[in-house]
Amino acid sequence: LSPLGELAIAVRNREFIVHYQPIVELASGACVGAEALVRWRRPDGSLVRPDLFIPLAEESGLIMPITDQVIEAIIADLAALLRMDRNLHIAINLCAGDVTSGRILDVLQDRLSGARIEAAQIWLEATERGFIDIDAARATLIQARERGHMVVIDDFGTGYSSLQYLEGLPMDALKIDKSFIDTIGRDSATSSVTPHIIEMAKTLDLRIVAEGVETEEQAEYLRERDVHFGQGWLFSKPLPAGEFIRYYQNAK
Ligand code: G
Ligand code: G
Ligand code: MN
Ligand code: NA
Repeated sequence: LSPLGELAIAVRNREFIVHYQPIVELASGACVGAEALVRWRRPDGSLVRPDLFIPLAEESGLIMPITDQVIEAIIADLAALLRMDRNLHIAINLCAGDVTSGRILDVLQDRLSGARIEAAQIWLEATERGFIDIDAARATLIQARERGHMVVIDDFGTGYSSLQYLEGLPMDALKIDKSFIDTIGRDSATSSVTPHIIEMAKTLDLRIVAEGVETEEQAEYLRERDVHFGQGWLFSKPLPAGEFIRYYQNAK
């Protein structure tokens, strides 16, 4: 069986589950949400990381039913918690196809209203990498914000995210790529870029999420510069749903 054939069977058998990586408000240390990270759970129980199947899923179109399964998993795992705490949010990764087609917004509206979850509780992370049709992407992101979602530009600072490119995009937050956070406290060519990335986000009046925070020194640096949110191993690795719920309840 080809890799694509295997992936198609996995979609049919609903083998996709979600782990949740906590997102922390840096000033208070409170957990305010989590990023949903898909995993393929094979019948033998092993977990396949997304970087090994998302590219094939995207080019074949199987990403659409996978994204639907991610949304359904979030609801099955966390609807009760999300109804109990309206300040809790979950961030979902969208690929270029999701963003250009816009179909995902109707899926979300349908599933969220059925589960009595507010659109504001779901943040949408989009990478500028591979927005093929920028006008269609812009239209989807505008509509997403109208419906109450927060729009986050993921992997900020890498690839094509020039200021000119970002200027026309509707967005609420930037997620600074781990490669920039890694340089904090190190003497490297990119470490001088990191403060400018932060300043740029502030100039655009956007919220900032720092990704890949691993040390207290990095967290302190980000706090000093009023970066709002942090995510990374310093706080927690991605967790299975039950463990995330426990983490969240203990962190409160
Ligand atoms: O922790 P981790 O290995 O889960 O994440 C690897 C990559 O996979 C990240 O770049 C992340 O953006 C991507 N990813 C994780 N979950 C999803 C998902 O549900 N949909 C899409 N399109 N990408 C995802
Ligand atoms: O969507 P995105 O590409 O941003 O996905 C985040 C990826 O980064 C996931 O693979 C996640 O497991 C990983 N990650 C999150 N926090 C850390 C961290 O502190 N250190 C490292 N090395 N990886 C992290
Ligand atoms: Mn992401
Ligand atoms: Na990222």
